[in-house]
Amino acid sequence: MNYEQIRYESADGIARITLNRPDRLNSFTTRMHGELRDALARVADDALARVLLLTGEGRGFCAGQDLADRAVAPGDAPVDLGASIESHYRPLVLALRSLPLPVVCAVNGVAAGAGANVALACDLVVACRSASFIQAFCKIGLVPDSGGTYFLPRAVGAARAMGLAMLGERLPAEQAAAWGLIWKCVDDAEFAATIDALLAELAQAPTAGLAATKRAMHASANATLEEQLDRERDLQRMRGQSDDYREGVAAFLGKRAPRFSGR
Ligand code: T3D
Repeated sequence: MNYEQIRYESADGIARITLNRPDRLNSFTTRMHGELRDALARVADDALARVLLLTGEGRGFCAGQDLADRAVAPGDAPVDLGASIESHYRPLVLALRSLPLPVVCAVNGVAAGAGANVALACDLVVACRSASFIQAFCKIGLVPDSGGTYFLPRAVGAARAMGLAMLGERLPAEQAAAWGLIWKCVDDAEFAATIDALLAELAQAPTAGLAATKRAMHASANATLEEQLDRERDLQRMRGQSDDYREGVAAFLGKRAPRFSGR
């Protein structure tokens, strides 16, 4: 597929997807969704990919749905936004969550509407200090989608989630990190180097072990302690038979750096 609204690269174990409509703050179009689906399928099929980066080009990360694509005005016939969620946003969030490798979201600027929640669907969210998160849906009469009503209360608690969703205020990256909504906020001057170092580290990590960790963490949201203990036992049983476990233990005992294969 020929990409016009994203960029996709994969090298040295690092796959990178960059949303690329900077003049529209990388807002989602039907075309962009199609390209994202295609690129995420390539990552899933790429046996050499050990980490995925999702970021945006220009001064914004993503301003959610391109509202120019909607072009609805009072009195116009209603549009079926449920169909858009079903065909585009739901599969996008589930694809990011189910990839068997860590997904880093580098939030390089404002993340609004579905843009904010797609970022929250990633595993490690790092934002530059000038970035912000806006649950913009309430400003146009919509509800938070793309997992917003799932991620927000779990990450920041019901009171803050409700405030963010009902007021649509800009949440600065620093506050988002302080509230535990994201992993880290870093100074703009250090942002690129921080992301590069994180990607380099994850590209050498025991990938299948991280994928199992991701599965267990996601499952915990709706599980009992007993179910999680069972899940941890089963995953640990599998990991105990892996190349990377053997390598990790041998490296520790040999007082050397491990060389993980990702398996
Ligand atoms: O429809 C469905 O399929 C259902 C699913 C919906 C999911 C959603 O995401 S709904 C929420 C949609 N998003 C928004 O409501 C956010 C709209 N944007 C904003 O509120 C602001 O742009 C921001 C707060 C994000 C950033 O503000 P600011 O002042 O930094 O930038 P700006 O000047 O507003 O935007 C720069 C340009 O991008 C501007 O175009 P111009 O004037 O330079 O020609 C602006 O119109 C354009 N832009 C920004 N966001 C969108 C957009 N164009 C289309 N759609 C956008 N979402």
